[in-house]
Amino acid sequence: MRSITLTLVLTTLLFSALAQAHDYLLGSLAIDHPWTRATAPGAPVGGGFMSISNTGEQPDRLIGATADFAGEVQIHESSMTDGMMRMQHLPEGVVVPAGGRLVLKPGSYHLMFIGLQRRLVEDERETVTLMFEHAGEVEVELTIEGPGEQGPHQEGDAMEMDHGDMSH
Ligand SMILES: [Cu+2]
Repeated sequence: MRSITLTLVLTTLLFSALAQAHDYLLGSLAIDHPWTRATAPGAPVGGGFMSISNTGEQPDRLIGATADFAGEVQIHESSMTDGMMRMQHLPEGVVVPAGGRLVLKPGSYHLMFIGLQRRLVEDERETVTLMFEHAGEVEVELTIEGPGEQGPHQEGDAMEMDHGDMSH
């Protein structure tokens, strides 16, 4: 009896460890730990982050994404210029190099969720569909982390000028 119980416990632990690993495979692409940050009530935008590895011999390209909680999803790059954090819309997307990795993270490349349809609540999850030029589409779940970490968007940055009307 005792060994059967132990086996069940180990199986349960194994499954929960796999669930926490939270990654997705699409052809030669591996998408690891997609996440976003909790938003304040009424916040118009949010950012999406993840790591995308390409084990293939051909480069691919992240060309877009859709999410039912946002009116539009764009691919952006933040960078520090003259002490100011600025971000740029990349309509052509971003390359995932062959045998390499594309990292979306605060202060760098990110998904920009524009026109949030609902609040992003800590510890819940939201779904995003990523679109790649060659590998096609994959649906991933974003974990929603706390709002604490400093992100690419601060009040008064270029976002407000680029997207003055967030009501759509
Ligand atoms: Cu952005």
